[in-house]
Amino acid sequence: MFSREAIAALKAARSVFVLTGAGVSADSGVPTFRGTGGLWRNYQATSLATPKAFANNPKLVWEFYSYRRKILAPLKPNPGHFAIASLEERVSSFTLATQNIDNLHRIAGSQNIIELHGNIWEVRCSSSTCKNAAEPWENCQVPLSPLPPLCGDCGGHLRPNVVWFGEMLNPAALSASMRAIQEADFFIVVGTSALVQPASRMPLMAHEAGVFVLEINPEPTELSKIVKESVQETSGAALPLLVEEAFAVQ
Ligand code: BJW
Repeated sequence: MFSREAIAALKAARSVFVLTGAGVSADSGVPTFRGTGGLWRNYQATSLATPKAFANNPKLVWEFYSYRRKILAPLKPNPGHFAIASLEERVSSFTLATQNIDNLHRIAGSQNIIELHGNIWEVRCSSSTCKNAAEPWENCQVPLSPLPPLCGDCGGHLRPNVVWFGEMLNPAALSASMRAIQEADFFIVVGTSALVQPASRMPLMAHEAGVFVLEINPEPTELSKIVKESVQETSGAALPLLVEEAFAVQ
């Protein structure tokens, strides 16, 4: 499945960077966004995942994320998540940047995680002037009315701590990713259509800097013809094999 060159490069790597997208959680039963059965095929992204949508109809957007949490709650990490966690234990420097908001990498045991698009299991105040930090979603489950619940300090609507279209990513998350990419000598991009910026630029930056970029995705993407190696396979099947072949882990 993988070339000898890829396995040798991963074995020799001192610093590995992994970028994941919705496809990594697909094997756990989490719907992707753009593929068959994808969320954005059934819901209008612009009417749900933008600051404007929340300003226009905060209750609808809150309910959409409540529905998503209900889908996610019983789901478990899959072999792809576990292989990424296992890879982290085997290389001296490792960074995982995920576009996923589902927390499954953390549950699988990954440690050095950058959540580029936030975490659905956290909420924060939507007011730009409120100083309250994000807090666990469980803390605001009590009031069923009003929806969305209100911030205890400023009275603003609470919102999921995720990044919507047109919003800036957390600058600390972005700069930590950039630093890690500059250090990396092996880059794995897995389970993402690579259509959403700025995450989609990360593998290209690494490729342009001469880093070995390995893509894993059952479907071809914009990256497939550019990067050093593209393997058309699911992450749940390919990632455990990759770690096994590079580090002889069963
Ligand atoms: C498998 C598999 C298996 C299946 N194994 N693989 C015009 C107007 C406004 C903004 C823009 C604009 N033009 C550009 C922009 C910027 C915008 C953007 O990039 N838009 C593009 C769509 C054009 N980006 C932003 O707005 C970002 N902010 C930003 O850039 O700030 C600066 C700026 C601001 C304003 C204007 C311009 C610049 C923020 C992006 C935030 C994205 N948020 C979401 C929602 C999060 C919350 C939620 O979940 O509701 O994040 S959108 C959605 O897409 C989600 C994902 O993280 C993200 C990426 O999707 P991903 O992970 O790639 O999933 P899919 O479904 O696309 O692909 C799945 C892949 O898996 C497929 O390839 C399958 O083949 C594969 N697969 N099974 C492995 N078993």
